[in-house]
Amino acid sequence: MKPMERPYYVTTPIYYISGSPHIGHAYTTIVADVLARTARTFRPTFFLTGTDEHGQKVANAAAAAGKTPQEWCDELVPRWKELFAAYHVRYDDFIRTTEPRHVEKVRRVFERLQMSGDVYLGKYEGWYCVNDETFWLESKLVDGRCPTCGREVQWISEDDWFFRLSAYRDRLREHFLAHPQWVQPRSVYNEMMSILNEGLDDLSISRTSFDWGVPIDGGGVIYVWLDALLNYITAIGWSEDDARFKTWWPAQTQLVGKEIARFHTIIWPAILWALGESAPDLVFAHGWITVDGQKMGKSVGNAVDPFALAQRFGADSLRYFLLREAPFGSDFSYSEEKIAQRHNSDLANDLGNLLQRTLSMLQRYRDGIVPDPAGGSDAELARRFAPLPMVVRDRILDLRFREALEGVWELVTALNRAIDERKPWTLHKEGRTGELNAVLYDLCEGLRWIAILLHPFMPERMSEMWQQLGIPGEIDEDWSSSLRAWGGLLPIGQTALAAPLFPRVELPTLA
Ligand code: ME8
Repeated sequence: MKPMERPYYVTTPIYYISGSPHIGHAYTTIVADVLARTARTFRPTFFLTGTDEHGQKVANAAAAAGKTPQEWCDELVPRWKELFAAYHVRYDDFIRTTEPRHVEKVRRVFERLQMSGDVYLGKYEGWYCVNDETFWLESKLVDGRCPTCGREVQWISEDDWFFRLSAYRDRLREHFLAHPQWVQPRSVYNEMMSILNEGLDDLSISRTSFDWGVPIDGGGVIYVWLDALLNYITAIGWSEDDARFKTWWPAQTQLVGKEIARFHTIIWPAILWALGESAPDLVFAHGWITVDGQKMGKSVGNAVDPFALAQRFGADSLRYFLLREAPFGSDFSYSEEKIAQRHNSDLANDLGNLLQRTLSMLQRYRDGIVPDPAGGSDAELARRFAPLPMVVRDRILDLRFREALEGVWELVTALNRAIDERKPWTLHKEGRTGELNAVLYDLCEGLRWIAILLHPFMPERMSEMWQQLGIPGEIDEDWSSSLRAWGGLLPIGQTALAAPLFPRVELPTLA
């Protein structure tokens, strides 16, 4: 088990509110939710998500829709909240960068940087990618386009404030060398290290030719990335509630897509250090959901509507797919056929049938009541799976979600095998009541363990399974007491045979 050192703080990127959310946005937030739900089982936890509302990209989207940026954001934010609700995401706070609680502190940061000498006035002349809200040196462009998203860049020439990022290069290198795990996966760590080895330029942190942002006294607005990164500390009381801030900061886990790793692992720690704060423990830059090898994104026109998907497959099934399909960190290609296959094989067949078979045997042989095993539980099963909860918890907190799920599936497989090998129908026919009771009990107890361990991944379906198993109350979040030993399930519970938990879905016909 991880040491109980500190409360757990996990963040997602805050999303540009330049259009409707797609499944890629749901992805990172679902991952954070699985982490937060697991961490909550044993320590105080805070999970932050939100929306990035300033900047040229959002202003352009609003203008194209004939709205003011504020109107546009106000109309779209509920869509994001609906998305997270549809996927059973339980965040602790949702921050919007247009909220006064954030804006005031961003201004305070800017004043502090001015006072500390970390910023200076200069002239910025160079390229800018509106989609990524990124300044680019001519030498970094690829065929004259943005090296990250491949879009056209625009020339800007303005008097801006600059942050002395170059002055932090040595400290950043030392930090990377002293904490080789702080940026993951390794490929991203290496990429960031080579950026540091090449050298850093100072960073323009204001814009004057444009006004949708946090205003700077004397003119201009704060660069949207400085504004946005600060959400991670403004939301938890930075500079006004020190006790609260110190409870959560530094964050244990900051999740980002790999395209924004540089902002989070080079610019972000430098800003924190300039403010006298620590860098986060871990920035994990995950891979992309791709379609035909390309990152799924709204502007590429290949984005998948997450609401329609939740309708079609069930939100929990999607959550499971996203965490099971590829090792976390790698890209993985999206297809409805893959989702359907995973759903049918793992959820409908392995798990759903296990539950259905167990409940129907209970119904047939025991009037649906969980029997007393009377000391006849399978000791081998109990011994083999005793370490599972801590193994699963550790793997989740190490962001090895696929391995965590594989661990739970070993129990699913073992229970299915127990039915085949111990043949309850024969025990019933032959009147071997003690053995029949023991095997039925073991199946229910195993399913109870599975419900608890899979709850962070599939909160709604597992709560339903809990009810079908006739266990009173909500799924107990304290794993260390509810999964201390095999045999925690009280016999006498009245189970209920209901509709299948994971109805099979038809494979979409391939074009
Ligand atoms: O970058 N696959 O916001 P954004 C996986 N506002 N994840 C994906 C994805 C895909 N195809 N598409 C999007 C921004 N994501 C800034 C962040 S943070 C201070 C500011 C996820 O709306 C992934 O987490 O472009 C990615 O980093 C994020 O959405 C980008 O969201």
